[in-house]
This record gives sequence, structure tokens and C-alpha cells, in this order.
Amino acid sequence: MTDGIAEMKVYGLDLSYFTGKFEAFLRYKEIPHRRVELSASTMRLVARKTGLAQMPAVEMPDGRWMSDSSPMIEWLDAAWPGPAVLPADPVQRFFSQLLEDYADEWLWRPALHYRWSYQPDARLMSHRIATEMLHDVPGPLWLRRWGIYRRQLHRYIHGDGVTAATREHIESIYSRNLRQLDKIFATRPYLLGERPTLADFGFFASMFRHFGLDPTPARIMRDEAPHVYEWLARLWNARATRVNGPLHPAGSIPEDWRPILTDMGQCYLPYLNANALAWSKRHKAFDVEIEGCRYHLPVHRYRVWCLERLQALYRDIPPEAASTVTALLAETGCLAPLMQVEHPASGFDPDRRAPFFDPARVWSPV
Ligand SMILES: N[C@@H](CCC(=O)N[C@@H](CS)C(=O)NCC(=O)O)C(=O)O
Repeated sequence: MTDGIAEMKVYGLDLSYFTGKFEAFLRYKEIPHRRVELSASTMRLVARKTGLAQMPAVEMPDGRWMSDSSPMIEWLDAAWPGPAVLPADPVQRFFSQLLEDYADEWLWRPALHYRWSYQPDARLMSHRIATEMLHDVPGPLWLRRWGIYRRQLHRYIHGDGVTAATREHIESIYSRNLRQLDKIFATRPYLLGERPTLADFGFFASMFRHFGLDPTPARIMRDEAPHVYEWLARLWNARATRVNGPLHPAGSIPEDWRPILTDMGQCYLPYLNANALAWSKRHKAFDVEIEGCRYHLPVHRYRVWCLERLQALYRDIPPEAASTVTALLAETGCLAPLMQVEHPASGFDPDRRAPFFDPARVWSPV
């Protein structure tokens, strides 16, 4: 099994949220790989081979391609020897997957907001993307910079609910996560104990390649959450052969995970529900109120799948762990919003091939 994995090519960028998450996992597991810097033309190759124009993507030595960091990590974690990042204990496994999904998806908007709404950050990153990724696109540098800046503003700021009315709430998502994580990393090196697990890699995505890198949020992190700043370097440098200590006692999760779960029940899960309901009505956009803040947001089909997957993970919990998980979900206000939408049907990965998608059938027809 490991022979087929060795020396895979990882297509991504040094400034990409999900590439950073995936690289940290590969480094920790000590899985040999070669990073290929994406260009405009290799992005087209990735889209042809996986059906998804996104990074990271993996080309295996046997010619197969993979995409989507969560299923890639799950597959590689099981296939590669050494300590698994997915906890073996079913209670911890479920909550780790929940936190990974929350961190992946709910911190995306604040991360993109800080990168593209603040001028010093936008100037730096538009320069980097124009020179690093778009080096094979014809035209002067200023035009490539302007083009990428306009695109990101259109997609991720004006097109993703970032307005004068929502800005403060979006920034509060970053600051409260920083506060919660800083408290945790003041007491132990990783979220679940003495070695990294899936939830660490989930939070690493936004924290490493956006919040810890872009000038405006990085300054906030250094000033307000130095333990988080320290954890970034610790995780980046962690290797399974050296960092392999014990986890929190099986059958339970750390008490200090609860505030994160409570936030999830108040913000992220209601958002996922509103998104899934809008999708079921074939709407392109929807309005939702989160903690008194009114958002107008585009429907995100992949996040319908996130809800579908989280519900399936909950249903698959083995009986001996189910009552503990259910009680914890209920106490943190997550149970009702997790199960509120019956049958979210995203149509993503209809043949259940993730992370080895058939490019022609990543999505079932609407
Ligand atoms: N669910 C995917 C998301 C991947 C993703 O959205 N990657 C971003 C960069 S971090 C991307 O490729 N965006 C393409 C774009 O902005 O057009 C994963 O976990 O890998």
C-alpha cells in the first residue's frame, strides 16, 4: 500500500488555506511527497483530472488523482502506518470530524475577508498570486494583480456576504476562535493532548496560511494569542516518529472544546441548515440571521454535502458511544441544528469515490 503512495505530487500554493492544512498532515505523517507550485495551466490540468478546480490536488505515482483535503487525509491516514490523526475512540473521532468541518468552512469567510478587505494584505497577496501562480498568464504584472484582486473581491467579499453590516460579526468569529484556542494551547501542545489529531489540521488551514501569514490578522494573533502563534510552528514541525504522546482519556472530549461546540451550534450549524434549505428549493442565494447579524449569502453546494456527511457520521456512531455523543451535542446546542434538515441531498460524489473522484461525476446532475 505504502509503495503506491510514495512520492506523490501535491499541487498547491504556499499561500493556500487547504494546501497548508494538507501539507502539515503529510509532514506530520512523514509521507514522502513533492510539492508542485500551481500555475494557471496546471490548475486547468487539475480541473480536468479531478473535476474540481481547487487545491490541493494529488497525482499518485500510479496515475490516479485525488482532491478535497478531508477525504484525502482520511484515506491516507488509514493507508499510511504510524499514529493515526483520526482518533480511534468513537466519541473523540466524531467530535474531531465535527471540529475539522467547522474550522474548514466557518473560518473561511473571515480568512478571505482579512486577506482581501484590508489594503496591505490585498496588495501583498495580489502581488504574490500574480507572480507565483499567474506567471504563465500573459500581460503586465499590474494587470494580473488587478485581475486577481477584482476576482477575489467579487467572489469572496461582495459575493460572500461581507458588508459594512456584517464585517464586525465576521471579525468576531476570528477573535473568539483565537481566544478559545489560545486558552487550550496555554495548557497543552495540541487540541486533544500530546500529539496532533484531525482537529489540529482543521484549524491549521486558516490559522497558518491566512491568519498567521497576512499582515492584519497576523498582528492580532501575535498580540492577542501568542500560544496559537507558537502552536503553528509546533504543528508545522511535528513528526509522528518524534511527537507521539498520549491523548485525552478515551470516551470523552476536553472541557475546553465546549465553547467551540457552542459557537458551532449558534452560528455554523444554523448557517449550514439555511444553506441546505435554500439548495433544496433550488435558490441561488439566501438570507440568514446569525447572532442577530443578517447575512445575504450565496448557496454553497459543497456545504450541503458537509451537512449530509456530518449527519451520516452521527448516524454511524457505534451504539456504545452514541449516548455520550448525543448528550454532548445536546448540551452544547448542536444536536437540534445538526439534524434539523432531513435528507440534505447535495449530489456531491454520488458514486462515493472521494477522494478519487471521477471528473465527469463529481456532482450528480441537478
Ligand atoms: N474542500 C476543499 C476546498 C479546497 C479549496 O477551496 N481550495 C482553495 C484554495 S485554499 C481553492 O482552490 N480555491 C480556488 C479558487 O479560489 O478559485 C478541500 O478541503 O481541499
